[in-house]
Amino acid sequence: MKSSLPMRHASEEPPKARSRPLVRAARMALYPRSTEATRGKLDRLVQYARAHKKALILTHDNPDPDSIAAGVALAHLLEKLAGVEAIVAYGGIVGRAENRALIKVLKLPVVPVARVVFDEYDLICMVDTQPEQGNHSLPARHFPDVVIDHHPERPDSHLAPIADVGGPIGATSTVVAEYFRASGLKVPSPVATALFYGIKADTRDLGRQTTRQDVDAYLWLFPMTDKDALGEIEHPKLPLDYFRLYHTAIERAQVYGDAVVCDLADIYAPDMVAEVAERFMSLEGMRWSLAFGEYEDNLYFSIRTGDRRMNAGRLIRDVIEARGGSAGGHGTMAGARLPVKELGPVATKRLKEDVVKDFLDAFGLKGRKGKKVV
Ligand SMILES: [Mn+2]
Repeated sequence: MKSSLPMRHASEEPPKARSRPLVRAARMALYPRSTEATRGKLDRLVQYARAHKKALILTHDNPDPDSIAAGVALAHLLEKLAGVEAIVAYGGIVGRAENRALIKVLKLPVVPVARVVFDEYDLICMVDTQPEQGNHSLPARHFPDVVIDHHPERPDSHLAPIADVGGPIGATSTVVAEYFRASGLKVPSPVATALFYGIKADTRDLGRQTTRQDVDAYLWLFPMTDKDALGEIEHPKLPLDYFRLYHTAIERAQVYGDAVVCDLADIYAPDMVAEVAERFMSLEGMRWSLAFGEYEDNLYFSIRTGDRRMNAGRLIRDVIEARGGSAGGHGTMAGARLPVKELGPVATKRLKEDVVKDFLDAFGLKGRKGKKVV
């Protein structure tokens, strides 16, 4: 196949052996990635995209930094390499202050999906999620042309003409950063900063679910990042609601053996459950952390485990999908959404109790009594 790409940048280092992951050595061997393989994937993406005019790139709902960064970076690649006009859209809201700062400080061009007329686009891409994942706002009558996601592969994803899914990589931003690196294009500073922060956030500073590729991409991007912008993103001003929510969280959290469970009741943004679950994981002696709360007729769940032998993604799917919700995630972190629009307050309360019971059973803590944190 004729290469559609410019020559690799002369100063770029030759490809290194990329076989030693930081964790999960056995699985890593199943997913060899090399610069040549990445160039091949990028070539196919660009060839395919060239036959199109307007691209819509969809993140997952209530997008996190990884999803936003991967979307914005992919838009840039499609515009520069394939001459396709591209926009990035998300369903839900951007709630966490860091994620809002990411968009604002770097002036990232992302729009709410409500402003999108799907039929105006002839190339639909999905990043950091997959069609079957259920946590995105692509109407059922559409199917994406391009799917790029580091979460475990779902069977339908390969119905997309271009799919780069699955694998142990810690962030979708790493995958797109590798495309950038293979393209030889200059990475604009806001895009480099976003990708860097996307990797940093998803891998929790390279300390979780991190592969050699994530470390390489992180180090490659770092010199190109805007350090002042990074500071503003990582340490944003927080709304009063944030402190109110933490007050509620500490008051309502219950410890069951080595699990902490926090029912936040009403939350001001869906992505706050992830933040609280993550925070309680820091509590001494905890192996599991579960946080959930209600936002606009849905219960949102977030789960973390410190035990690498566990699969939080599978566990949350077992508990939530059986009840008609959607769930996704991987080894140590996962999230889910369960609609409760039809339920009254009594039924919702019972549902929450049943779900907590199922989780405690799955954690091996059946029948444990909870103890309040304060
Ligand atoms: Mn991700």
